[in-house]
Amino acid sequence: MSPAQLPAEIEIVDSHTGGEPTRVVIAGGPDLGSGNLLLRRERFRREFDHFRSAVINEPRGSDVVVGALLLPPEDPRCVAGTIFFNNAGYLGMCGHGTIGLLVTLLYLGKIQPGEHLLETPVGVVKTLVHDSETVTVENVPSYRWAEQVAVDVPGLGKVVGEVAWGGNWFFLVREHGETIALSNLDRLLEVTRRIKQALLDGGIRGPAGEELDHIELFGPADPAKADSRNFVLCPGGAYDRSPCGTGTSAKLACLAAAGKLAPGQRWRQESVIGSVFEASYQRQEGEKIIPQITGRAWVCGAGKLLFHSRDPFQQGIR
Ligand code: PYC
Repeated sequence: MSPAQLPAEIEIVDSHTGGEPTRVVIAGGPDLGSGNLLLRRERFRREFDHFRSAVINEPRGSDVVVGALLLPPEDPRCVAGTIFFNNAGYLGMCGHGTIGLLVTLLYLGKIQPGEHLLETPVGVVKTLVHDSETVTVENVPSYRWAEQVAVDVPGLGKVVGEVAWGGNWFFLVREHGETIALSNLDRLLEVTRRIKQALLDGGIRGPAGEELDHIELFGPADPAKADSRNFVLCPGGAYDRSPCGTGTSAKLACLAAAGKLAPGQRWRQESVIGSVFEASYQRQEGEKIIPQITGRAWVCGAGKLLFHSRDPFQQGIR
């Protein structure tokens, strides 16, 4: 495939992790060369963004799908490399996507249950595949960057949150007065989109100027089922149906920094649709932690995407 062209067809496997879809491209993806995944991600962005759009956007995909391009790893210890992408662009890490990808590799017979390393643009993650649906991800080092960050949100007033890295950047809010429930979905989307915009307008960013492109609200859960329930707004405006692996990592980093969760102590994070990740962490250096996230994924589709050259929406609806 040369830049700006699409192949006639590609092979994909679809799965969902706690309700959140992952589409793994297993054959027919762009040739990004070899080497460092950050550089390969830049090449993907620069030369093959139409491929991202064709795979993720309607009519073949939807706003909620996260893609994973399967690639040869640079680090020979890794079973694979991958670049995660969505309707807005490219992710650093993706927790639910990693669980979906490992379950997909098992489904394809490429791996057996056990430990496997996966290379991502933000580092190597260790995974433990328990069985055909359950995977533990040892995520990249995560940390809270700032606490008590106040932002003036039009229509909402002052909102206070924490800024944390869990493989992506998050603004985490505990006090918001909203009910974290599917019946309140429209309002949750409205509130989190407003917060995201207010952070941008106020110039509130990560330490190197990164956009805080994931907004996470927390509320109470049924204690028999989980310790907390969340709602996560993803960069492209969709909400995460899963409890969000990188969002749960960011939450653990905040709990650890506040002395509210001890290393090794269990944290069960429930999503707005009721799926649960079980998590814990180990300390790294300083305030950095290594989160462990366990979730379940199911392969729910396998086949080809076809890109007809006369199709006016061959590259997806942008
Ligand atoms: O599970 O880390 C995650 C994730 C990020 C965006 C959607 N899911």
